[in-house]
Amino acid sequence: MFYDEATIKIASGAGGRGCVSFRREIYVPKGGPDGGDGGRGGDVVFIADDSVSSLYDLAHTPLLRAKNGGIGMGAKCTGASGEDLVIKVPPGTVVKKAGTEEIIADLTKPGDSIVIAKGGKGGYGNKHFATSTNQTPREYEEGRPGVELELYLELKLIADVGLVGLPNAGKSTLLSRISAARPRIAAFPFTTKQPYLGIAELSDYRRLVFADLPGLIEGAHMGTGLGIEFLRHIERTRIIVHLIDITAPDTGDVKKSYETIRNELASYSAALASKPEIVVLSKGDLAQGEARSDALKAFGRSAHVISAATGEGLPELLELAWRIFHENRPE
Ligand SMILES: Nc1nc2c(ncn2[C@@H]2O[C@H](COP(=O)(O)OP(=O)(O)OP(=O)(O)O)[C@@H](O)[C@H]2O)c(=O)[nH]1
Ligand SMILES: [Mg+2]
Repeated sequence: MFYDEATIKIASGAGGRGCVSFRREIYVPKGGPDGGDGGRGGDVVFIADDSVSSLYDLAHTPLLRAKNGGIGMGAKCTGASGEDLVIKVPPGTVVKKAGTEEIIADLTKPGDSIVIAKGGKGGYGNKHFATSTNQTPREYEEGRPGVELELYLELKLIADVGLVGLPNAGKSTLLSRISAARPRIAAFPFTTKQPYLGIAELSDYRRLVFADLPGLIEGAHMGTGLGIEFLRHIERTRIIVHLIDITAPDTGDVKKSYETIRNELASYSAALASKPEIVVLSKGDLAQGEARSDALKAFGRSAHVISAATGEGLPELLELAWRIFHENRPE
């Protein structure tokens, strides 16, 4: 199951208690204090890892705790450090304090990591408390408590290009033609229920990461169909490829299909609606000759025609995406 949200509680480990002990050795009549310090509590660390693709597991683990530090021991021995708890999250995970908009971390690249909660320090053993007037201190410290936090995790996938369109427009078919991704494809709406990433390889080792999203329909921003929730996954893409079925079976008209999706994108966010967009008429094999020129005329502006069935227009689409992607480098 794919989850792109999770609310979890985490807790770092408490420090261990310091020790009260005195040196006892043969021929050393009055040994001084030698109680060691408690060990530190384990940290809670988040790391972005490619082997994780969803927040599903975390969403089902309500509390995650790092280990406490060990208590101090005699002979000035420090207690064992509590083991850190390392939590793997998918690249693209944004960590917020639950109930706030405060972003604690944004782990975009595999290997990005952050200590979310530091373990508590161990308490001092009695060896620290000897003074000139008190050579046999019985004082010690408790370890410091760990930190407890409630976190809201949100996954916003990292891709270069986002595929949007009505259901059945052919988004998943296109992704499967240009990459090794194998999303489900079928002749009914809402076949795709979660986002998919696929890497398109161009010549000379150039690559673009495409995100295929569930289809949008009119009213998606009000929750109709699968809603617009999934659009969070193209918030970070630099460009959008907007697919319209050239036969426009649902709306009767490619222009209407186009506007339906544009309205939904704008309802989600102005930033998303202002991303550079490549308009693609898909299933070109179903509209040759006159049918095609009629569709283009009805649309009234330029569009790139492809067919995932025959391969028509695909290399050109990738080159176009590459060019627009690079022309729109962030500052
Ligand atoms: N003739 C033809 N059919 C196509 C082409 N591309 C996709 N189709 C068909 O259109 C239907 C829908 O394709 P999908 O790729 O599942 O469409 P989608 O946009 O991912 O749909 P959702 O996931 O429901 O949003 C399938 O039956 C495909 O076989 C094409 O280039 N030519
Ligand atoms: Mg699909």
